[in-house]
Amino acid sequence: MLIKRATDIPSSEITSEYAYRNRRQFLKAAGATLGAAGLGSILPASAYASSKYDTDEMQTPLEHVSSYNNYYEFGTGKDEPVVNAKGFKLRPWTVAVSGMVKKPATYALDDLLKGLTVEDRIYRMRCVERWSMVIPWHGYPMAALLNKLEPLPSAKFVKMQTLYAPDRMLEQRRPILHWPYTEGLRMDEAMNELTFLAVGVYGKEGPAQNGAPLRLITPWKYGFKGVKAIVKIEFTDKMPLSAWNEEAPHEYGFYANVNPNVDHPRWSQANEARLTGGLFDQLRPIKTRMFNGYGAFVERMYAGMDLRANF
Ligand SMILES: Nc1nc2c(c(=O)[nH]1)N[C@H]1C(S)=C(S)[C@@H](COP(=O)(O)O)O[C@H]1N2
Ligand SMILES: [Mo]
Repeated sequence: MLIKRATDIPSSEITSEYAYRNRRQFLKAAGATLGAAGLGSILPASAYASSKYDTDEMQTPLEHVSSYNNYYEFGTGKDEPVVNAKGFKLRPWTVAVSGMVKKPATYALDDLLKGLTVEDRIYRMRCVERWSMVIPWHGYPMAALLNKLEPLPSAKFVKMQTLYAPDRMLEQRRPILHWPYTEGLRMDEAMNELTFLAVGVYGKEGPAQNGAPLRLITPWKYGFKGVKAIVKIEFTDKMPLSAWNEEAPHEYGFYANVNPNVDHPRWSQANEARLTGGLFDQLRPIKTRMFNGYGAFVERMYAGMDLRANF
């Protein structure tokens, strides 16, 4: 995100020419014309429970969600991961759990997630570069996993890392970032009810370019916190050094909370371009909301903190 296209989004990358209404709006319309009996055959396989976490805003179509990505291991261009992550194997997959935790072990991913209930959450996502999307994530609340692993009271942070495998992730052969990509959360942030571990989008696992088979989602933070292809979860009492923080500490902080009042050193964060797949997305900037509109869930965690210093 340092390197290119930091300030604008070329229209050539807005691939889809239609707007996709979110499923509830779609259901309403379909229900009105077809009746309930006809729905099964035309709707996607998974049913999205509408929860108190969902946004009603227009969803970004799958075609677009899966072809406009930030994933430097597979290329720095937004259109590269869809090509370069093709064929990336999601199994076998292991996750090493270590540090200040009662059940440290190297788990097969399916064992790690066993016993947890899969959910779909329609979240607003805001990238630090000012584009945003609305994405139905498929996965698990992070708190459910943490309760299973039982962090010790001494654990203050959780650090998560992407796979390091230059033979499978071509750009890891070049020193673009300090590989492996690393991110972290304070323990209370990790336990927050919004914090989610996605295994996929639109009701099923994958695709790889969106971070499958396991990826972090914190919708009140800028997108770079959402570390993809997680193979390591470590509980620690020290604030982890994250990939972007290490790369450019004046530009990317540990907290990375969406905040329209604190500019990035090179651009304002007051507005965003919501990518819905429509042709004119970038011509209609919308106002960015504090904590990306999730203040009711998260603001108490930052009470009394100077969010200008802790950006
Ligand atoms: N391993 C890894 N994770 C990553 C990135 C990356 O380059 N490598 N990019 C981050 C950034 S900056 C964003 S905005 C989101 C984009 O997620 P998406 O492609 O699902 O929209 O992934 C985040 N997770
Ligand atoms: Mo991003």
